[in-house]
Amino acid sequence: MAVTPSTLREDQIQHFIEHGFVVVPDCVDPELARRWTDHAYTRLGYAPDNSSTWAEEIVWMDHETTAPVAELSPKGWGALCDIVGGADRIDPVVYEIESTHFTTINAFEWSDAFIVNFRRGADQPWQAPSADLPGWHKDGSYFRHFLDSREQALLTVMLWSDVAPQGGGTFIARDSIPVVARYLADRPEGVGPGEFGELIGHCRDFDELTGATGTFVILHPFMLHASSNNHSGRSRFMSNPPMVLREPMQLNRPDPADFSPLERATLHALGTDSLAFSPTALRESYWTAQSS
Ligand SMILES: O=C(O)CCC(=O)C(=O)O
Repeated sequence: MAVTPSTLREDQIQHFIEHGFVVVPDCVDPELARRWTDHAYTRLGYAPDNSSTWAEEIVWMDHETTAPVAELSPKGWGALCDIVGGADRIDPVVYEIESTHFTTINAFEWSDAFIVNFRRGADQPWQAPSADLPGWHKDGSYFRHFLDSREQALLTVMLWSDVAPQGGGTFIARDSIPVVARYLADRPEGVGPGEFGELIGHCRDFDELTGATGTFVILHPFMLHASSNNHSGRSRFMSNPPMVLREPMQLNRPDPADFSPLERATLHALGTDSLAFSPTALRESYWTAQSS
């Protein structure tokens, strides 16, 4: 049974099901965000108030400090649990991984593994999000992707700094979820991690993720997205901790009350109430289970 939502309102859950994302404000203490982001400058050897020391335009950092999501952000944790159908559906195993900026994945923790967009593309004219820009992708370089995959069950974006328009906020293709869902439904043999970018050619509805420090955006894992240019003169700090499920999504549950909002959103994208999906190839994951 998917648990009764604890944190999100019914209209927020419905928005996730229909549009594939939900924005949850005030999910981290701004003072803690300031401490962690200040320390990130120290870790990088950059001076916060001297942009000439910012050697890289955009940096993917590994974590130094971690904390249980439930303690750091009870609201963020509650919202995550609401979308996946309860904490019991989240995988407690910690995985070691080499192919991303994370060295470990732990769905129960958040960290200071920031992606810092200092001034990406600031020397070029502003370009609004469109299919003509490079870099569109689906997250999850560490597994073979199936329609029901559990390894990157949500794309999440946590804003650790205020992000204004044209300030480096992640670009999203709002209408990409049905495109990716259909692509995966038609390929039960699975799809390699790098094969989604060209699907952006089917998308027309683009946006950028902006908001105040502490804004947490929970997105369907099929949302194509890309880094953007930052013309604001202010560093953009975000993190994108993956959500990992214990089991693959189940898209044909006998009792519809058992569907999670995530499963419902996937079915909505395919225009159906239920789908019997079985992979026809091995579920390959390129990570190592460390502990639980
Ligand atoms: O920099 C961003 O806004 C997005 C980064 C991203 O999509 C990624 O690292 O997968």
